[in-house]
Amino acid sequence: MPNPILEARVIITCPGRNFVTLKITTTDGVYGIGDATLNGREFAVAAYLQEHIIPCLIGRDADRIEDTWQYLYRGAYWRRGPVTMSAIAAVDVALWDIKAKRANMPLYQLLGGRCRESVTVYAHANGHEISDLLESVAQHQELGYKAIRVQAAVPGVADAYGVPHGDKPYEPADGTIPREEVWNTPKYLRFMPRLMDAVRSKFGFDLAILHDGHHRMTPIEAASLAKSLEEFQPFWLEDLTPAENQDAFRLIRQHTTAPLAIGEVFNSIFDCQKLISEQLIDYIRTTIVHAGGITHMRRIASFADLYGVKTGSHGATDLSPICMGAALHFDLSIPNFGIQEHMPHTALTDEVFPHAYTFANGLMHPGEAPGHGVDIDETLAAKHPYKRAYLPVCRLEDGTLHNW
Ligand code: KDG
Ligand code: MG
Repeated sequence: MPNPILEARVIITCPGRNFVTLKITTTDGVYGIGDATLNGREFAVAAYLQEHIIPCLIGRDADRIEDTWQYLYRGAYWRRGPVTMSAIAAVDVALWDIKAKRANMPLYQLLGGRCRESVTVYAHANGHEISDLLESVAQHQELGYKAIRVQAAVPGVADAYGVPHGDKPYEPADGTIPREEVWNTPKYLRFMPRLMDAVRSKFGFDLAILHDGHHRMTPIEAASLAKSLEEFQPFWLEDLTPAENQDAFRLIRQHTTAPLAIGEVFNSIFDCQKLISEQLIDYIRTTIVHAGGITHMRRIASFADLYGVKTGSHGATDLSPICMGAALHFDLSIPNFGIQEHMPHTALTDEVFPHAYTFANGLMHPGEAPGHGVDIDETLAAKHPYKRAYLPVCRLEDGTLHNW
């Protein structure tokens, strides 16, 4: 029996930061929701959905998830890109939500059932000084995290990535026009071994330590950083250099055995085809919302599994709780799961998006609610309208525009 789509709507809300949600309802009254948030470019995806996708969805059979994915991807003629793939992801996740609700199953069961008991997540620790960072690591350990990302301000550098401004929790999208940050790579390269040494000296080698370079190095600088940190046995080094040129990673790989992770800005399997098939990385960090939804993420994970590459999905707070819920079902159900990023949302965001997923002891579980287990309180969402916010841009000390 077909299950026609009756209605689809875009909901934009800002409970502290902006989120875009697609809600699809079928003629039998079941609805599903998908995250469509693209930080700093929210209305591009909203318009793509509203003007170009929703008119084609009405009357389509909600059960035909793969066919709808192909229809939106191949059918547009114009392929890939973060806007297109986030819009497709929102449809895809909403349709998986509907299918699992109709089957009266948590989504991970429809995806083949669980491959593990729960999902290991990593937290963010940061500090203005190494001493604050060590305190932050200790606090996260007390919360039960077994894997922690470490970032700290670099002496003599105005703006390191991942360090909060003042006492507020870290949230980079805070300017009504992009804030400009100033960066110095040589100082960072000299500082990082000191930071890693301090963390290992205090916490030993059992704690998994991660670090994000946020695309700021050239390939040879990245190779030099990875080589200098190898003795501290990082769990992974993330986004050391941009990967529009996937071959850049070959150079890094030639110099180090430190595990490498990348992928949060990727939106297609073709962005990581060479990185995976030539075993130039160890973790692929694509996200449900930016890489075409559950359907495309399963394709990327299956491909990665052939080459011993594990997943490590992006999970920053600019991905809505819907993305987090969907990611946890995906993480539980695939064989080559590596780790999941976890940045807790604010209490208000959690109120707008009530969810079945839980955290305890460094582990998360998507819960047993039918569907992906995340909902949206539309009345509350409407009380928090969109506020324009941009990610920062980054410049070198001489004014050259750099990668943020
Ligand atoms: O919107 C950009 C953030 O999602 C990104 O800066 C976070 O690098 C990030 C991470 O690893 O969480
Ligand atoms: Mg990152």
